[in-house]
Amino acid sequence: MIELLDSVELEEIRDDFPLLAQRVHGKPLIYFDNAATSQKPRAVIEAMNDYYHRYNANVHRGIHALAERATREYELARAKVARFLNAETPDTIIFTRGTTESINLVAQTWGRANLKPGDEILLTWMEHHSNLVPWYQLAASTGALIRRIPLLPDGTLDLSQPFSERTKLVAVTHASNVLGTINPVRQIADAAHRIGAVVLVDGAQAAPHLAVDVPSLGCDFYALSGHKMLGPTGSGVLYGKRALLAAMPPFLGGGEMIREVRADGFTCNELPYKFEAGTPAIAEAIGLGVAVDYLAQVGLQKIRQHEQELTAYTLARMAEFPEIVVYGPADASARSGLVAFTMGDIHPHDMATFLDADGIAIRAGHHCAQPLHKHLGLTATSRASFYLYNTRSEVDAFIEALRKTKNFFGACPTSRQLGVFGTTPVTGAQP
Ligand code: 7TS
Repeated sequence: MIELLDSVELEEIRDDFPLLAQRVHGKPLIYFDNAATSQKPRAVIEAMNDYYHRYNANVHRGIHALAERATREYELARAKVARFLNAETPDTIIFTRGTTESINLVAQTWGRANLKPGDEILLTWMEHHSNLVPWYQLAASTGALIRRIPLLPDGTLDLSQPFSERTKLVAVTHASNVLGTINPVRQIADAAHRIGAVVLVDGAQAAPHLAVDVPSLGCDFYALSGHKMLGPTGSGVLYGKRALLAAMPPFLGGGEMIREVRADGFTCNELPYKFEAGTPAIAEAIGLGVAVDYLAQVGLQKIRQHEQELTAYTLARMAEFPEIVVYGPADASARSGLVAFTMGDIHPHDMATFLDADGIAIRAGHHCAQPLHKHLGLTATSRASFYLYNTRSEVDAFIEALRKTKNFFGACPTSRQLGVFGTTPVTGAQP
């Protein structure tokens, strides 16, 4: 049965987010920049406040009541995240500062230990810089090569070509932050495992919006950012299969990640502490634990359904404009809750500035996916990205603001005549 958020639930959810109730430039705020970062419910803000008001102490070291409570809450947050992802055990959950740090951790530890000259790292054209640059750095230091899975005109991956025998690692986003494409991670993981490659999934744009079950996805590593899923900035997670994490060398060196330090060396602590050097972001981890509780309580199926409805509605309303090109799959069920677009030759920065004047927050630019934009023959797009607290009437206001912007600029189709709605104009560039 499809479950939808009803209007009462939606109102209650909105009431949980104090920031949403404000006016910007005299207009009610419409926050459509959730792919950059989400807003935080009161429960998350209060949990962090409570930590600093009542039990601020370091974790895993003090033998006093505050330290014990801080440690308990920190580890409880880890257990909540493990349950949220259906991970094997809490010790397969490493707290990081976010997706970027999680991916760098794998590149610098598993990558350096396992890749040699001529090995291939398989990426896609739709990766965020966070899932590109760490691999470029690793390739430069190990002699490994970068390859990419080609992109089909509809914004999905072309998985028809067999993976190369030399592929040792596949690093792919679960959901694209520009095209919205939800990638078939299970299929990719199965194909990768058949040739003995390891699979890292960038879950920054998926974990906030889809029910993620890491055993069913079949991936080896899964990276996410707490701040995109109602949690605080500076909170993030790397999930890894236990055997892989156990065999990996540590990332950063310092306190907490060691079992013993001698005059001539050290031995590593057990999982997950081996990868959590120094004092961690304690309040942030606790906040993330409350954020995943919040998401689980509303229900990821309902959130997904709500965002899919908003996306389908937005796509349908955008089709009223012949000048608009939407990038990525035409069908809302194949994409996450975001829509990147261009309107004729109006520059996305002008678009974002005009929408901001109406209190509407979107993002414009390359969204840290420059190779993708180049591949599409673009330098920038505008992007509206939704979350559980957004509404259809906000989409209506957004569409009216698009109309105003168009009327001001008198937008006309671009010289490339890309006015085909729902089609990704993959031009020229080859993988
Ligand atoms: N991967 C993807 C797919 C992302 O969308 C982002 C952030 C990251 C990784 C990096 O996450 P971080 O929390 O470590 O910074 N994406 C965006 C965006 O689309 N707009 O602002 C940030």
